[in-house]
Order: sequence, then structure tokens, then C-alpha cells
Amino acid sequence: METIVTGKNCEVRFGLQLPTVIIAERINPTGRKSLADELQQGKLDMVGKDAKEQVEAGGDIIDVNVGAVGVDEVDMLPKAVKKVMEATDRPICLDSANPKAIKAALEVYPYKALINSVNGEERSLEEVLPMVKESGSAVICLTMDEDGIPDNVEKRVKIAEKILKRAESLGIKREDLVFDCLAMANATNSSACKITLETMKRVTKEFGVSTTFGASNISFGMPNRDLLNIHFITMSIMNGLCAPITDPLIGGLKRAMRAADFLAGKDPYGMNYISEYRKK
Ligand code: THG
Repeated sequence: METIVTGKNCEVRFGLQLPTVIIAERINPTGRKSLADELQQGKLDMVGKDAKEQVEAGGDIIDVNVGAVGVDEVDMLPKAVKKVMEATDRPICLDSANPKAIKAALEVYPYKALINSVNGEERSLEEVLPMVKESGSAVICLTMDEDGIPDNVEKRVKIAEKILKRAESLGIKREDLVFDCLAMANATNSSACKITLETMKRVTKEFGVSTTFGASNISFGMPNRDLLNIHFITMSIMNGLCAPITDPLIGGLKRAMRAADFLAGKDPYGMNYISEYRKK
């Protein structure tokens, strides 16, 4: 099974048998006051610059999130998406908790987007899945619901199954569902990493679907977060991770991913590993 998303003259494929791709996360005002300030003033210069820099660093899909205090996402998300389309040809991941903002962004995006996200809550299923079907997009499915993020594997797998069944009943193809098994701070719960990896192993084995997660959540509260994030991603690649949401500018990340892909059998003959090595 392969998940495909597209930009202008650009197709990105990922899946269990394919090399891992990066969903580049930097266009997000969380923890970046300078970007939040720009967005509040309706400016998009940093958005265009971030898009270019992340593609140069090896980002495959560009996540666009404009959620900040004082920013109207319904107005700004489509504007930011247009800016990213001017800056790069890469596919876009539309990252908003507001379905109206996703809808507005889909209206300006003429290719196959990755919607971020739907979850197991009834309201989310009802609002988001019809947009996925109508636009022919792919969608990230969070393994959480109205009761929050389950602290055990079994409940997360159950939610994944619920979303899968509902999506398929609407005629959405399984390859267009990308499951987020949810990374949480390992400093708060020392089983956090194990729960994410075990859930990912289960959903990939039982449903054959593609997977993602926001990698940096794992390292909250710890020093040298980049090191923890890299190791988390490479361990996860062996356990079914297809497309992490991460910062492609992290030093050494690309090389570590190419090494993990090679060892996980996602890069037969190591062609990607070797070409990454030659870049140095
Ligand atoms: N799952 C899905 N989508 C997601 C997340 C997820 N989208 C949002 C988030 N989690 C992933 N994206 C980010 C983006 C930025 C940061 C963390 C996650 C971040 N930014 C730095 C900070 O706060 O310190 C800013 C660093 C800088 O200035 O360079 O941490 O889990 N489906």
C-alpha cells in the first residue's frame, strides 16, 4: 500500500515498503514568537522562506500551521498555502484543528493535499471525512477521541479501527489514511515511546496502513532534544513509521534516516543511503 500526495509537477509517495519521507514542521507559530508576530500582522515572508529552506534541507511535504492567538486561521491558512505554493512545488500538509480553515485551504490548493487531521471524536469524523472524500485528499488520523489520548495501546488501536471503518464506509481509500499513533513526552511517562511504537506495529500489521507522528513531542523537557528526536525516528522506522512530522534542519537527521531505511529494508541496495553519503 502506498500513500500519494502531490504538488505542482511533484508527487510524493510513502508507505511501509518505501523510503521514509519528512513532513517538514517549521511553518508553525508554536514556540516561534517571530513567526506568530508576522502572522498576526498578516505577513507571510517567513512562511515563504521557511518553505524554501526546509525543501533545501530535505523536507518532502510542507506542513502549514498558522494557529496562534490573534490569527484568523480561516483567512490566513489559504494565504499561507498560496505563499508556500509560490515558494516550492512540494505537496502541502494542511495542519489545523479548525475544519473551516482546512476547507478554505482546500479551495485554493489544486493538488492532492494531506489533511492534518481527523480523530475518533464523532464531531471530527462528521466534519472532516466528507471533506477528505470530496477533495480526494489524504488525511492524518489521530488515535485519540473525546476522552483524550489513551495511555494504552489497545485503546489507540480501537480508535484507529473506528476511524478506518468510518472512512472506508464513505468510500475513502485505505491508502489515503495516515495513522498518527501519537508521541507524548517520555519525561512524563517513561512508557510513552514504547506505547507509540507498539501501537504503530499493531496498526501497520493489522490494517496495512501508512503512519506518521509529531516526533518532537517525545523529547519535551529534556536536554539535547535533537539527539532524542533522531533516535526516536530511527527506532520507529523499524516499527512501521513512514512519514514523521519533524524539522528537516536538524543536523544529522537525514543521514540517520537513510541509515535506518537501509537497515529496515526500505532502501534495497542502499542507493539512497549512498547518495546521502556522497552529499557530504
Ligand atoms: N501530530 C500531527 N500534527 C502535528 C503534531 C502531531 N502538528 C503540530 C505538531 N504536532 C508538530 N509540529 C511542531 C512544530 C513545531 C514544534 C513542535 C512541533 C516546535 N517548535 C519549536 C519550539 O517550540 O521550541 C520552535 C523551534 C524554532 O524556533 O526553531 O517545537 O503530533 N498529526
